[in-house]
Amino acid sequence: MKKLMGMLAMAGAVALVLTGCAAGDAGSASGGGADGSPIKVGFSQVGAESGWRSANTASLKDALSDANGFKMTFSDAQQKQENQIAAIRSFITQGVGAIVFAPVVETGWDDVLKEAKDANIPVILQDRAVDSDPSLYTTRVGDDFEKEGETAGKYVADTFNGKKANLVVLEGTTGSSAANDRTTGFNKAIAGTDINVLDSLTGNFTRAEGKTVMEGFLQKYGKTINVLFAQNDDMGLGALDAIKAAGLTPGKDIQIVTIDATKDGLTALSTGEFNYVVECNPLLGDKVADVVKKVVAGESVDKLYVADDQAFDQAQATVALPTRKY
Ligand code: GYE
Repeated sequence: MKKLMGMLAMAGAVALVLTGCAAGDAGSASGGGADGSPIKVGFSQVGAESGWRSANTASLKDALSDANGFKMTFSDAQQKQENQIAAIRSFITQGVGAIVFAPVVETGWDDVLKEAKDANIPVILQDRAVDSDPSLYTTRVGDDFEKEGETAGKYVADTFNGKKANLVVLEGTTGSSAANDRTTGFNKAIAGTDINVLDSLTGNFTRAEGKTVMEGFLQKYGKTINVLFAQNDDMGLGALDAIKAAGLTPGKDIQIVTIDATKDGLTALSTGEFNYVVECNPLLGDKVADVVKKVVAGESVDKLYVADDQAFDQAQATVALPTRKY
C-alpha cells in the first residue's frame, strides 16, 4: 500500500510538471483525491423522467457531497445521448478524477469511453448498462432489470394460470438496457402460457406518455384488455387516468403490474389500483461513492455491483409504505 501511495504521489508530481498534458490520472493532483483533497467527479444523469430518477439523483448528490470528500459536477442529459456524450467530453477536458454516468441507451458509447480511457479517467456506470467492451469502463452499480421483468412476468403467468388473457405493455425508453432487459425477462416468464400480447409500445418512462399510449390502447382494444405491464411506476400511474376516463376500474377490470416501487407506486398498489409492483432500488449513491474512492485510491473493485430488489403485493405495500424511503 505504501509503495502504491508513493507511486500515486509520483504520478501526481509528474502530472504537475506536465501541466496541460493528459489530465485526470486517477489519484492525480488535477482529479483530486491525493492527500485528502476532494475528488473531482463528473456525473452525467439521464434526466428527470420519473420518480425513480429523482430518488436516484438525490441519492447520488447526497453521497458525492462536499462533506464526503467530493467536488461533483452534475449534468442532466434530458434523455438525450448526444448531451451525455458532450458532458463526458467536457468532464475529460476538465480533468476530473472519475466519471459517473447513467447511460440513457445501451449502444453507441465506444468512442467516448475510449477517450476517457485514453485520458486515464475511470468511468463508473450507475443504473443502466452499455453494450461496450467491459475493458472500456471500470465497473457498474445497478439493478438486475432482467430479473425484475421476469418477476413481473411470473406474477402475470401465475395470476392467469392456464386462463387466456390479453396483455398490453408500456415499454421504457427505446434502446435503454432497463427496457431491453425487462422485456426479455418478462417474455421469458410468460412464454408457453395463454397470455396474448395485444400490443407493446414505448411510453418513455414518463407519466404523460404512459397516459397517451394507454389511451391509444384503450381506443384500439377497449374492454378486451385484461392486464397491463408498465415497465415503470410512472407510466402505470399515467395509464390510471386513461383507464378511469374510459370508465374502467384499474386493478379490477384491468390488472396492472409495474416496476420501481416508489412511494407513489406503492400507494396505488395499497389502494388497489395496481396489483403487483416489482422493486428497483434507486438508492445507489453510497455504493457509487465507495467505489469511486477505491478506484481513485488505486484499489481494485468488482466489475458489477447489483442492488437487492424485492416485490410487493397489495397487503405488503400497505405494510411497507410508512417507512418507504423513496
Ligand atoms: O425504472 C425508470 C427510470 O433506469 C432503472 O429509469 C432505471 C429506470 C427506472 O426512468 O423509472
